[in-house]
Parts: sequence; structure tokens; C-alpha cells
Amino acid sequence: MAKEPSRLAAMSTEMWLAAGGGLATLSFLLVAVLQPSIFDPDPEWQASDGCIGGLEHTTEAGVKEHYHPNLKITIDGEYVPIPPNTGIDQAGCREGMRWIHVHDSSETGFTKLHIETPSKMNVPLGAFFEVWERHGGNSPALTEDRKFDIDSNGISDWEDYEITMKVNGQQNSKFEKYVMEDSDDIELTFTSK
Ligand SMILES: [Ca+2]
Repeated sequence: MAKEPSRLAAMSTEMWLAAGGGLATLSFLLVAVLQPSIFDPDPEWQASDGCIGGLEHTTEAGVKEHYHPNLKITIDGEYVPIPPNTGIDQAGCREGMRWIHVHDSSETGFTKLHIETPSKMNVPLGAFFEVWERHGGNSPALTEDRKFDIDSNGISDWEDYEITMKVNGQQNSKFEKYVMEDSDDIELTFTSK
């Protein structure tokens, strides 16, 4: 009889552990279902500041990753051209190329972005806008809180436009924070409210 309480206590502990484990699993699944974005890679915004010295695509420049997402932007049905050589020989990176840059650009369709980094990085779409802004003039930009600023007026475009994004034909809601992958076809559509 003297051992009975301790056995009960032991069983009770096991039950608690099992219940706790089950609860943890359930919580994990709930979070995964309700908030899948917490499992997304963290955007590495500093990618917009990177500069490859010299204009050649050389391994001596320390480039380990080299891939090409494609980007197309329209505002109220009008195609927004992405200038050729965006990110090449720009302020802060003279005679060099930003880790995200453009060589040739399309007149009407997708423009190929070149992403060349010294290691695998989570390069967000918004980082290209930061590079684009340095192209000067009225180039599209991001606001201080990293929202699209397609007309470069310092006011987030979310105030003035309905914005939709498709990646490889699928709706995507990550927008500025979307971490680009090789061969992505990224389509941004701005529609005036
Ligand atoms: Ca704006």
C-alpha cells in the first residue's frame, strides 16, 4: 500500500509528459497551419548593399551564387520598363555591380534580374527596389519602412494602389519580403484605387 501513491504519482507524471508532448505537437501544427509565414526564410536586406568589384562575372570576385529571377511590373495596365544596367556602376559601387543587377531588359515582358552573392542568401524582391532607387531620377524605391514606392514620392504605394503579385502564376502575398529563387517569374500589378 505504501508504494501505491508513488506509482500513481509516476503514472501521473508520464501522463502529463504524454499530454504535454501531444499539446506541443498540436501547437506546432496549429502554428504551421495558421501562420505558415514564420517558417519562411528571413529576408536578408543587406543584399542590396553588396557590390562586386569590376564588371566581369568572375569567381575571383567571390561570387558563389548566381541565379536569375524574372520581374515584370505594370501600373494600370501600363508596362513599367526596368532600365538596362540597373545596379551596374552606380553610386556606392562605381566600376562594379550590385549583387542584384540587370544587364539586358525586356521592352514588354519579364526582365531578368541577376543575383550574384558570395554565399547563399535570402534576397528579397524589395532589395532590388533599393538597388533600383540608386539608379537615380524617378526610379522606383522603397519607403523607409520597406514598402513599395513605385512613383518614388516617399509615400507607400499601399495607400494609392491595389497591389497584386504572382510568382510563377500563383498569387503570392509576401510582396517586398518575397525571397526570390532561380527562374521565378514575378509579376507585380499596381492598380490605382
Ligand atoms: Ca508612392
